[in-house]
Amino acid sequence: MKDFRLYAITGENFHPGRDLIEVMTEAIAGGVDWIQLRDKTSAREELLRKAKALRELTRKHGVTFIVNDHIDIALEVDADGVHLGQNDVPLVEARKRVGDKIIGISTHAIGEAILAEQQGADYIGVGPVFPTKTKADVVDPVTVSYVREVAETIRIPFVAIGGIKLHNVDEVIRAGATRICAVSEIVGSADVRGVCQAFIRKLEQGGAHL
Ligand code: 3NM
Repeated sequence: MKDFRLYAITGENFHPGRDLIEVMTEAIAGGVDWIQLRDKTSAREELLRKAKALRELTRKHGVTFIVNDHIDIALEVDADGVHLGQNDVPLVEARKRVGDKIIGISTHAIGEAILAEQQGADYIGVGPVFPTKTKADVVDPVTVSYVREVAETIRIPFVAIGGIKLHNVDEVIRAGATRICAVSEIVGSADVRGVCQAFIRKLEQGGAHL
């Protein structure tokens, strides 16, 4: 697994007039090193079309490509891995299906983080750090204290997520995060490349080097 600092999730609320591939091309130019297709509304055929297009783009640029929820689509397009929530397919089951592909698990409490590590997750999501409108069924913010707890307890890579913006990311980095994930701050921006570059600068200032 290639390590990362900045992980972009596709979201659906792009800046007016922008499309998925245009936005993600700019994000890669700005320094994003992992991309996740997360789309809760498209029908399977549309999802597959997006997954194929993102697989082509990410492969061209050496960017890791993860598919949220849909193990079958991840396998069909040969994505690098899948990301699963607490209520999706159990990790042990997912491992049987994806073999040595990357499996990421969303966690919202230290018990979930420890269990994911024990069961062989390759990385975990840690959030939502701050309030977010992007995830509908999200739990209350876990705050930076959960980021700190994970940084002190968990050995597999973790990525902080949820309401992370340029104006609050320093706080997350100070709590011990060396990888961050943002949706609305990246895809909703008129300057996707500039936002990504600014996130990378802040991560580097915090000591996150690959
Ligand atoms: N997962 P934004 S929070 C997709 O806590 C997702 O597991 C979360 O979007 C979690 O950067 C979240 O726009 C939404 O707040 C992140």
